[in-house]
This record gives sequence, C-alpha cells and structure tokens, in this order.
Amino acid sequence: MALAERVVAQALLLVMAASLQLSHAAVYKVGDSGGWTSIGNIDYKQWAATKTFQVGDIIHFEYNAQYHNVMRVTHPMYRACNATAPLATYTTGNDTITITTKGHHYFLCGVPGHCQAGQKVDINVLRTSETAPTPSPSGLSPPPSFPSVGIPAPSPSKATSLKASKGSFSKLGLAMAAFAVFVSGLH
Ligand SMILES: [Cu+2]
Repeated sequence: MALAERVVAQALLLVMAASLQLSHAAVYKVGDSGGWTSIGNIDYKQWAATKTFQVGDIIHFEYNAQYHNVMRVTHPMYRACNATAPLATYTTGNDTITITTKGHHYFLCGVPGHCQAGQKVDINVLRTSETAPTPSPSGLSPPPSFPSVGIPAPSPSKATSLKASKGSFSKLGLAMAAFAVFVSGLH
C-alpha cells in the first residue's frame, strides 16, 4: 500500500473509531429537572454519585444566565470555592461540555456565594471505565487476548465483560470491512 493511501486509510479508521465512540456517548443534565442552581439545596454530589461518566459523555448545564454561570476549575479551587482564575467559563445558560479525558472535572458557579451554597459539581470519569477500542497510531494492534487456560468456570461478571468485548470487536470488524472497501476503491 502506498504511503499516502496508508495515511488516508488510517485517518479514516480513526474517524470511524471516534464515531463508534460517539455513539456510546450519553448526555447528562446536571441536577436533572432541577438544573444548575443555588436554590433548593440540590445535592450535586449525590447527583453525580448516581452516574457512571465515560469519556465522550456530554455534561449539560441549564440555568438562568442572569443569575448563574459555569466555571471549570482545579481541585483546590473547587474545594475553596475560588472563582478568581477559572480554567474555562461558560455563560450561555445552556452549556454543553464534552468530557474528553478521564479523571475529575470540577465545575462551580462563579457568582459570589453560590458555590458556598452548594452549586458545585465533580464529574469523575473513572479510570477503569470501559471505552471503545481505538487503533494505535502505528497501525492496528492485535485485539487483547483473554486468559483461557487454567482458570475456573467464568464468573457471571467475566461472562458479561467478554460479551461486551465481543460486541466491540464485531463493530471494529465492521469498520475494518468498510475501510477495506474504501482502500480498494482507491485503485
Ligand atoms: Cu449560581
């Protein structure tokens, strides 16, 4: 395969993998029907605790932009309700933020007193959470192998994870088939 074609094909595969990942994305409205507010003592810690956030998920902040805003801050700023130097500020009243990395994402309302009143949320994407497989930049890596020798009968949880992985592989296979068609079309 010529280098140019290889690059194009790999780029295409990456786009496909990304779109597969997007199809798994969920939209979470912060506070659910209560939205993003300092009134009513909404427990955003409790709200976040009931969710399993994953990379690619969309966090939706809905609020009256006259009275509130959204600021992404560091952990120390979050703990101290310090809104003086946010990493990012959102002010439309209808903000959607796509989570692109694992770990904690801290948000608070920068209006004085609101964070202290509880208008702050920690979106934690667990590092162990399952994500869609993505090809490595150097080409296709072989699928991870599962230990099959010397282990007792699979536990229900193991059976579930195997099933999920098979599903992901068949999707990847579909993408690869489409990519093969694309490459043969180049000739
Ligand atoms: Cu506020």
